Amino acid sequence: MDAKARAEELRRILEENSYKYYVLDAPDMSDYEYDMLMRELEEIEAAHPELVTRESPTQRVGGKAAESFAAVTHEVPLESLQDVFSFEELESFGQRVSASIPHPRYDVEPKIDGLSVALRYEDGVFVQGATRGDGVVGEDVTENLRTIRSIPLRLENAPEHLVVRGEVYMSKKVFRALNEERERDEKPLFANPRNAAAGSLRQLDPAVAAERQLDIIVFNVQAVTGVEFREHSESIEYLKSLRFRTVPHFEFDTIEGCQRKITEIGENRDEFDFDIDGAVIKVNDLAARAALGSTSKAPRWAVAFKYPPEKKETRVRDIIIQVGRTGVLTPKAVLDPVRLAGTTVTNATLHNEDFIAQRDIRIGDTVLVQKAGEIIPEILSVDLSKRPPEAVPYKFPTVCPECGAEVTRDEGGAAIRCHGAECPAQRLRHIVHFASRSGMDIEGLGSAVAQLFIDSGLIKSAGDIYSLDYGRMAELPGFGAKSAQNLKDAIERSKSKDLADVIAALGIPQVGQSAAKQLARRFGTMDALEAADLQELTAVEDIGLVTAQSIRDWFEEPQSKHLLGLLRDAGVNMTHLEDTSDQRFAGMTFVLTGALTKYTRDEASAIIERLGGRSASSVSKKTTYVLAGENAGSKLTKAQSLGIKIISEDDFGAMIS
Ligand code: 0OX
Repeated sequence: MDAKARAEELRRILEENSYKYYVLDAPDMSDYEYDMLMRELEEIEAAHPELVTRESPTQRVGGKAAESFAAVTHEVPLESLQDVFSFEELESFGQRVSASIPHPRYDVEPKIDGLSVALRYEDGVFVQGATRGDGVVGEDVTENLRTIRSIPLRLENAPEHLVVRGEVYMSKKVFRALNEERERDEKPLFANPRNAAAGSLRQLDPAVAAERQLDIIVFNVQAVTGVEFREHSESIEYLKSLRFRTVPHFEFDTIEGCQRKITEIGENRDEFDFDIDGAVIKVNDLAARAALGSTSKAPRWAVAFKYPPEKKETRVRDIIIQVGRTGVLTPKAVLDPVRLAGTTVTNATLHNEDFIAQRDIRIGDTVLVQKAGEIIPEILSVDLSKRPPEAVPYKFPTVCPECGAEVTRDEGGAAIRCHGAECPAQRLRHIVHFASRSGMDIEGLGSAVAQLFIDSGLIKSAGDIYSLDYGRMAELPGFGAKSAQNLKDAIERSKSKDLADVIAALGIPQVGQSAAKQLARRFGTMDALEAADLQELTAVEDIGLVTAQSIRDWFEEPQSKHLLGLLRDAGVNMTHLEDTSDQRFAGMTFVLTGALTKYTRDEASAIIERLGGRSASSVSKKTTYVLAGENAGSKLTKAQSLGIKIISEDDFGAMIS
């Protein structure tokens, strides 16, 4: 078989398998087999660049990072829905419909809580995708949508022109994993899957969007040539036959039937892998829809039924206090487990002392909890009739529950803070912060590992990280020689981080990554920063008097002096490197691809930028080098086809040494 025919055969097999995996959720090929076939296709395409097509499965994540998104005027507006909040309001809708349509039939669908998009296909090829925007004009997010594996890049037996509307969402599973990762990296968490999906779909770099593993469910044919439907449900079945992932839909000839389904969808909402924010009730007959028409805001033939936020009663088992990195004591209610909006709720935040006092929440109380789209449930009220006689008003601790040191309330604020120099809770969080990506970026030193090291006496504070006993570490449960070596490498690498990262890692109250950068730029060395007075500090952009005072206070603490001593002894870089005169990569553009083992991507990019180069996300004629790690995919193929020089991590190491 010639290369062209084999490439086409491979594409069909890979597409078929993606469809089974991502749309039907019933794969019949192992990941390994899939990867091998993908590699074969990549190799053919590398050897025959003229055979590469934009629809090839190798080309999903190929687009360049954009500066902004172009505006797209929708061919058919993406209408919004009128909300109804009760069965009574739904019945009024039914009566309005019945007034002009004899014997209407309805279609009920779960309302996926994501972002509406329109996908345009020409001759069966996915050519453009846009967000809903205001319904008339949206944003062109084609490159990000191409990374969604359940969106077919080409269709078989397709009409000449097709526009499909669907909802892009992040599955609950992907959302949980993403937030767990962000928690480990001490990044702000997404409040819910919808926010996470929105942030991901509007990423300017498609490579980042691809990592977010978004999904789509389609529910409407906006425009099509050469096909006629009588009913909406027929059009959904048509989309299904084109291999889209379609919305579950159920037909009824009465509003009562719809109500039963709406109740059932609400009760079983946890079984969907997506969040729902209601149910949609639509007139099924398309001619009837045309007769009903639309108001200026929404169609008259459909409504969205909004479920009331779920509230449930449960009991406060306990009130516990967590001590954060900066010493703030945060109270949390431990609850009798209760199912709420699809998850089991076992605790609720109590924010601070005032929140508890205002509501007089006591251990043993029966409380009403609500989860309205957000991850952390809230206590709405206390049922005083169920208060046990022995329940007493909650007394906020006057000493730190972790270290026994005295606590004080912030002047003018609600936060209560521990000032204990030896507080283990603060220490743990400080170590984790120090090692996080926004600090020294020591991969593998998250909260569980740090706790293990503290418990086994290996380290007491962040400064001890650089004198770890690797032999003892390799003997710890869950640690082998390999993970010990990986951590050792990561720790070694962190010694050459820029001064800005070191400052950010120190955990000086009020000093985050951006202030740290300004300080590093202005002072150049840790010694100069340490010697700076208030006036010099406040002269720096973004540094006000409160932050300046906090920096001064921090450097005066004996623990801070001790920590800096340990870091200096270990050989941690204490100078600002960014504006170095060594600009050996000036004018060069690097693209990183595949799994790098010696550097994280952020580190490699930082080194390139420090030496005057640029790091880009996609390969083009302007690329100077492609730094390829293991299992490099389509970017490598493209570089080969453009004749761009490909370098290994070792080559890179030699170039920067
Ligand atoms: C959803 C969803 C949204 C199409 C035109 C007016 C009603 N989020 O799941 N919208 C619609 O339908 C729109 N259906 C849905 N299932």
